[in-house]
Amino acid sequence: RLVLTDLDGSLLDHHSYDFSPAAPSLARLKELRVPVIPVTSKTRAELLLLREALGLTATPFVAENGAIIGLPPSWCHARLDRPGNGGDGVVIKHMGVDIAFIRARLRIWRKRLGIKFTSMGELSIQDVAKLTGLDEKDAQKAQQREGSEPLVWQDDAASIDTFRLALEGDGLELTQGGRFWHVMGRSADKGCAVTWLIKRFATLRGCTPLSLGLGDGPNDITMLEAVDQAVVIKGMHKTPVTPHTSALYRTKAAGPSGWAEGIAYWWGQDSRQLSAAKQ
Ligand code: 2M8
Ligand code: MG
Repeated sequence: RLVLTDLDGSLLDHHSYDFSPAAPSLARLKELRVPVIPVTSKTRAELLLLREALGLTATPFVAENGAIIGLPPSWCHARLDRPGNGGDGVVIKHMGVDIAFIRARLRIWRKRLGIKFTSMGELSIQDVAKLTGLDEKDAQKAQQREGSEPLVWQDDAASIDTFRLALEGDGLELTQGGRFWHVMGRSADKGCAVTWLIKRFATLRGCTPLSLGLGDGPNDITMLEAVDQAVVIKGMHKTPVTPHTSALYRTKAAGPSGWAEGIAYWWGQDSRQLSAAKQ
């Protein structure tokens, strides 16, 4: 089995970034050796310490909305991966397009369409800290983008669709997180990354895992459509989060409490039930 999870607003509280209400549930999954894979908008730099704090250093991770995949040694393939390019034996896969290309196209479309937005690379560290509630050290890590750019949209809602069409012509995709809009390569969203990881699991282990995905935002929809069992965590999104899947549970609680509720809904409250969950 596999758990694939969004962080902000899902495993982590939207405001405080705390995960303690989900800690017992996380610990049980670890005991049962079920890999819990973060699938997040955060950068590789932000994930470095966070994965340690969450006890998730031995599992893969997906950063920047799907643009980056990190594989620990146990998930590497002898012939397909160049070992250790991410430090600690972690192999980094770049699934999308380079940040320099994204930023160049954003500047061009802003001028041509006459639209208003500010991209994360244009914000000061202090502004990022103020907008996100992160401290300045973490805000600086959030700015170290490799394959996706968050934007503060400062134009009317109707112009979003024109902007999306313009980006599509460049092979780019636009999605919405908790606070920002995010731009990344079209084959580099959360759903593509999750499908890729499930395939990798099957190649290495010789069987397809039962996959459970959890997320709270529009940027999680592609991931929730790529897993067997989906959980939409109660959030503050005005746009409804509606993945097309029949195996969907919506939590009553928000953030990490909703996370534990979602795991319990599909796989039972205690470890005995968890290990008996259908394979
Ligand atoms: C951004 O991502 C979240 C994801 O929902 C958002 O759009 O609100 C990213 O910049 C990420 O790197 C950062 O850690 C996060 C902080 O809230 O915001
Ligand atoms: Mg989220």
